Amino acid sequence: MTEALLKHPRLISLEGGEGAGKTSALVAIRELLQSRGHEVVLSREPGGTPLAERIRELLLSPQAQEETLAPETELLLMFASRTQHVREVIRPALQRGAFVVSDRFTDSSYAYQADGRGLDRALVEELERKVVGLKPGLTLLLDLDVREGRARANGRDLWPDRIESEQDDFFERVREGFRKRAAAEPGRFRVIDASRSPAEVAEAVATAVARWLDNPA
Ligand code: Z5A
Repeated sequence: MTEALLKHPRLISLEGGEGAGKTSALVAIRELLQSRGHEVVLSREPGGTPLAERIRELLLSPQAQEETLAPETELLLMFASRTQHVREVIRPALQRGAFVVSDRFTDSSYAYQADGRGLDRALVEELERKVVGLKPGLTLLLDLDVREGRARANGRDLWPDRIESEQDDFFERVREGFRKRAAAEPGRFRVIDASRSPAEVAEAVATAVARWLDNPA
């Protein structure tokens, strides 16, 4: 088991609420990094490996409502998925010199499971240190009004997943949690106003990544 938390300069994460536009942002980051000659691995959480994708299904399937998933179970499944993702995908890619861009990482567990569900932050910190051992060098927070994000996602999803079915006050706590984390770690986070058009958001993200590459914190 690892104990130290290494901030890795080639691990980039995207965070934010639903409908924030992470999909286009990921593509913009990949294009920028590839234009500079880097190998890029795009991934996501929960998920990112075959086993972790199965854990994702357990976590997000509305069927899980047949038996209420305890908040602690939700947290542990997020970390089970992350552990596989880190061991099978992220560490090998970083070791061969690639950039990894992950659609969500451990900041989501702080925001959703600690701030949203009310679980003890110290438990998240311990899992992060002991089983993950890595944090991103750069995290882009796509910040968006909760109702606007939900309206965007509703336009796409016929059936909301288990977590998307939560009430607005849950997502307000999640948003506030992300914003507090960004304020506490300004060297790692860049907050992007995600209320603009997809093209504008993607451009803002690419600009933030380019600046960071030219002048890492
Ligand atoms: N979760 C957790 O609780 N704890 C953890 O540790 C982790 C995750 C890792 C799954 O994540 C859930 O897991 C998530 C957090 C939780 N639950 N929620 N809610 P996910 O990333 O797969 O789910 P998501 O955040 O809900 O994804 P999303 O809604 O797909 O968000 P997005 O990727 O940012 O959005 P998008 O796919 O780019 O766009 C969504 C729609 O909005 C689509 O129709 C677009 O055309 C539209 N869109 C996007 N951008 C715009 C703009 N700028 N204007 C207008 N319309 C737009």
